[in-house]
Amino acid sequence: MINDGGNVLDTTGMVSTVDPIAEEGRFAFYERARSENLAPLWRVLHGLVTEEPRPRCAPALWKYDRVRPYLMEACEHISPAEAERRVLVLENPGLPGQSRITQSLFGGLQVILPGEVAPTHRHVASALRFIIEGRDAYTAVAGEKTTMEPGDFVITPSMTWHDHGNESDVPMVWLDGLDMHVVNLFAASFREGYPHTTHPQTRPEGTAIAEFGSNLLPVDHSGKSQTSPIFNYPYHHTREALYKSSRVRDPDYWHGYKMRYSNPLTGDWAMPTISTWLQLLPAGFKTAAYRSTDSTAYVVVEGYGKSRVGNQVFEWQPHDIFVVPSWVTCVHEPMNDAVLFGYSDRVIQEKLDFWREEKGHV
Ligand code: GTQ
Ligand code: FE2
Repeated sequence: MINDGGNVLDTTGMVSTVDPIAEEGRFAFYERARSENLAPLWRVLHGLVTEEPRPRCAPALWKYDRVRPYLMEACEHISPAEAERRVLVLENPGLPGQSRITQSLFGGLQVILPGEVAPTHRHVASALRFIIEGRDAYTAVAGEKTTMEPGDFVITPSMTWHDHGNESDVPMVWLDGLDMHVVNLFAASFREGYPHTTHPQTRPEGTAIAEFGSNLLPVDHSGKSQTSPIFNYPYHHTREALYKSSRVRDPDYWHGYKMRYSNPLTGDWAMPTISTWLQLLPAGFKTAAYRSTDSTAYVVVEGYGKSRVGNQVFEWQPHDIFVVPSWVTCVHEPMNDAVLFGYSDRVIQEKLDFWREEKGHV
């Protein structure tokens, strides 16, 4: 307990109602209580139940032209066979050493060179891939391959076997977003390696998108899996949706043209633990101030511009990645037509009735 110029702060640095002088007479009691694994709530209460979000993750920006040389150097140091996954983790500077891009989610850049294979495994944690550079690499999920191109959004559902390979003649890099920190919050993680490098193909490429991605469903399909059965949302398709929409209506003041990836079985977000969307910010448009409780990681897909995140300004270009923490006000200002991909834990917060947003004046 410290006395900070008239404000009494508790051991978590929050304003406290507790009298610091009287506290001294209680320390012997606290010591005895501690031996029974008991502790006084009144010393920590306002740090546990804060007046508003106090994100530990910080606003952050990774410039891709600074990151890429490290990815290529990683390829000289280690193979995917040895690493299992050759990934450089995007470590939020407010959460060093924790493998977190935001407080709840993982972000990393995975690189796979021509001819390489990242071996088959499965785990409870779900993954998204957002393709940054390269072409004609594949990921196989539960026996079906999909070829990945820049801008594609690919899902690896919980506990599905998956491997990745690059059959092109150029390196491929994608962003991995995973929910393992959420899984680990509940101590619910399992993982398993497959006895062979690759998993047998049981369906031809394109099956999932044909059966579920054409506004059709197999007529008696009844299961409502919480993860979308479409596991690749190709960019040529999603980009067209944004641009065509932009020709028929005005942009939303706070979001521009922002569309969420959805699960066609439920209409909900595409993944049960990670919200994902694609956002077109037209040239000359500036978003109105906005904040929400889902700390968000953005990937710049197209365009140049800047975003004010709290009191920092991030200048960005294609492939850059930046983070807007919970309840920090953000304004995006593109220089030309820009497309951003975003992911956050909003879908979880909505289910739990935590999620809040605040739209600034327009
Ligand atoms: O590609 O399977 O960045 O399992 C972290 C964990 C990627 C993957 C990561 C994973 C993967
Ligand atoms: Fe994995």
